[in-house]
Amino acid sequence: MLTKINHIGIAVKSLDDSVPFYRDNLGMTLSGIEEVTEQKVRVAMLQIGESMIELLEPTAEDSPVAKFIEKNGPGIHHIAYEVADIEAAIRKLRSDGTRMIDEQPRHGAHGTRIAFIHPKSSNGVLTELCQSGH
Ligand code: CMX
Repeated sequence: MLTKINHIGIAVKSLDDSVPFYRDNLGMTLSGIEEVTEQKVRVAMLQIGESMIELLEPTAEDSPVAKFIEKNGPGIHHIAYEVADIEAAIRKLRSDGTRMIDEQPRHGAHGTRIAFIHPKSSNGVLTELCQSGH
């Protein structure tokens, strides 16, 4: 069902302050910055081999990422696994009793369709299913 780790999401206070470390010090390739209005975040995608690091900057005080930073400080926010068929993956997880935050896919960054598993069902780790748009 899962084909690879698509990305690891890291909550940051500011993309401007955080991107240079990943791009310049670690040498990752910045593949784009985009706002996901629906989720009140601005995201920077950095390519590393087949996977990505996704930096998440809140764009509003009531953004889920702002709430996360307020509670925990900046740090690892979620892990995203790639799936070929997100509807089938959601169906399978639900039939196994997994608690989903999203029972229908929604729009993620870079044309993806995503769905979150509730951290209570995944050992406290916010887990995202991610179907690439191309
Ligand atoms: N890691 C672990 N636990 C988390 C968490 C995280 N990142 N975010 C929230 N939780 C916990 C909360 O602490 C809370 O726990 P308790 O019930 O014990 O208090 C529980 O999960 C529910 O959290 P909530 O914020 O009250 O619930 P919501 O339904 O409002 O939101 C969530 C849940 C996780 C979907 C939301 O907080 C969130 O982070 N949304 C995703 C934002 C995001 O990353 N968007 C970018 C995606 C772009 C892409 O990848 O393409």
